[in-house]
Amino acid sequence: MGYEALVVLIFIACLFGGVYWYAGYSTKTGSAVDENQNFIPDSWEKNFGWFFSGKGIIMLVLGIGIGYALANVIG
Ligand SMILES: [Ca+2]
Repeated sequence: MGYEALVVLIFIACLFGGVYWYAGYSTKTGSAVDENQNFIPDSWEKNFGWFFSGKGIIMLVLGIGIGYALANVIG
């Protein structure tokens, strides 16, 4: 893993973070339907429920990957 891996991982982390943020934003402002009130648009939950239920693991893995890539780039 080198510099490219670090850039890609940070990009993915920002992208996912943006999607998680937008899910909360769109449901709180009422622009997306969220009948079960878990701050995830119900239309996304149908197909991407795993993406939200796995949020902790996904961000943890990305964090570890970024840490590992960063250590490789610096070291
Ligand atoms: Ca919902």
